[in-house]
Amino acid sequence: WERPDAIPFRQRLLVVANRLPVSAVRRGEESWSLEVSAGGLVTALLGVKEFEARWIGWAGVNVPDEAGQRALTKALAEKRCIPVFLDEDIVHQYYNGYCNNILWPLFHYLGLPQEDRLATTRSFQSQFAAYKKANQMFADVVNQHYEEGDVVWCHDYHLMFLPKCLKDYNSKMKVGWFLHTPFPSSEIHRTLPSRSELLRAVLAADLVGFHTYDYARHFVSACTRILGLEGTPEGVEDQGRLTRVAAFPIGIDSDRFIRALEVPQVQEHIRELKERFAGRKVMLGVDRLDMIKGIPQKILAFEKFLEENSSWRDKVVLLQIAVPTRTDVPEYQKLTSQVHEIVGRINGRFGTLTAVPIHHLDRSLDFHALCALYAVTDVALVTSLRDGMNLVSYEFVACQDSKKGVLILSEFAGAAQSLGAGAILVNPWNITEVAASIGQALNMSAEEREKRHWHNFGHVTTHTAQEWAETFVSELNDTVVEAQLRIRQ
Ligand code: ADQ
Repeated sequence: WERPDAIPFRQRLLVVANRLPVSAVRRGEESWSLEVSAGGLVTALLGVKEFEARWIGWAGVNVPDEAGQRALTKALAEKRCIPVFLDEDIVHQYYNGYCNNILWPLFHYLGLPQEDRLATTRSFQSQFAAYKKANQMFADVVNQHYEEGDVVWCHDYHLMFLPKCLKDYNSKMKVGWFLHTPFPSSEIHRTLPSRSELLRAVLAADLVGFHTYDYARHFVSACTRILGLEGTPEGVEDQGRLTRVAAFPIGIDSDRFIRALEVPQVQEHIRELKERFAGRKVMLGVDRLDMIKGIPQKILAFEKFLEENSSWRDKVVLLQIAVPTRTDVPEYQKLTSQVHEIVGRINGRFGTLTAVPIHHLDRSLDFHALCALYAVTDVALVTSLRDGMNLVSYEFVACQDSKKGVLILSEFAGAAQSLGAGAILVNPWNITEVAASIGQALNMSAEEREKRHWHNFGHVTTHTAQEWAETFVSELNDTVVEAQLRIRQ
């Protein structure tokens, strides 16, 4: 017999991110179909059993009419999702403009293309105004649904202004903010015209989290150098109020990948792939087709390897799976053509009538197909020019139980700090070095591969997505309690 009051209390967690984890398609005036997209954040939070999570975000569609908004809100409620409705102009200025054209390249140390630079400089103020307005719209929705005791967890560079908007509503709200990208050196952040306002807005949160200790350190030094505040081992202090700043490296739901390898459909895929590439070593790249992922650099390094190692030419194949993103942006269209051009040239140069060295697919793969590919891979190549963490490297490691394949990993990905001892670390800009690492990986002894694999596998299976989410939220709860105690003293 269990008394009703013994039923465990589950704290409500309001997860606020730019996009909801569902895609909505309008079927009629008041009817919508929804498809849940199982990204890393969704699986991370599904695994957190102590909290009752609700999502707040943009549904990715423009819904100008009230009837449509009502119907979508109702449909989303069944998935524990709450929409923020943004009109086309705001999306253009806030999302395409300030978020993707300014913050994204800046945080990844990429300059804007020359022709865009002046245009962006001119439209900067209006885009920043739209950014603040959009963040305020998110805050309005959070505030409508907030209940005392809830934890509010804001995600990513789209919502840097949100902690301030929320605390303006209610200074007692427990607010955490986590950045999924790198936070750049303060020298880079200083170039942003809205540098101070953004930092102050983030500091309104109780807890600020990053993937690595380096990003946290960069953030603290931006606050000390730009705002003149005091950095402490716990975070940043402003007139007696502490904002706790710390590293919370994300992980994956490793069990989900390990279990998938037992699924008959995946085993069938694995058999087909092994047959298809029999007699050749398989190298793999899986990325969103984004400037930051260093895809051209990776392919050029592979070309150099083939150039210098003629005996490997018909014994190795590179499979590059690249999901197109932001396809309406000219820079991304240029990147796609550039990659196609390089792949075509190399296949023309080293291909034969029966085989080509590179298979490049511009598309997303379903979960099972992806797991099968990871499982048959001998060498995974991650050459990000900058990357907050990079979950592909974790997913590859989780699926390598039988192969014990080698991971070549960019030193500029956050994952280099956790998987560095097991991977071969490279500077992706140095294609001679990457080409040499491909040779090292392909020729590595079974003992060494095994040793490196176990190091990485141990990390990936212990530092999971669930552990990441639980640690962040419990740290946020503790931070708020400690702050209250400090005030009482
Ligand atoms: P992303 O830049 O999207 O994430 P990443 O961490 O590698 O980068 O995650 C990509 C996800 O998309 C992986 O789960 C991968 O399986 C999937 N994916 C990629 N290409 C795919 C394809 N062709 N088909 C199917 N699935 C594909 C941002 C930051 C990262 C940070 C994460 C999480 O840029 O640095 O690690 O958030 O915080």
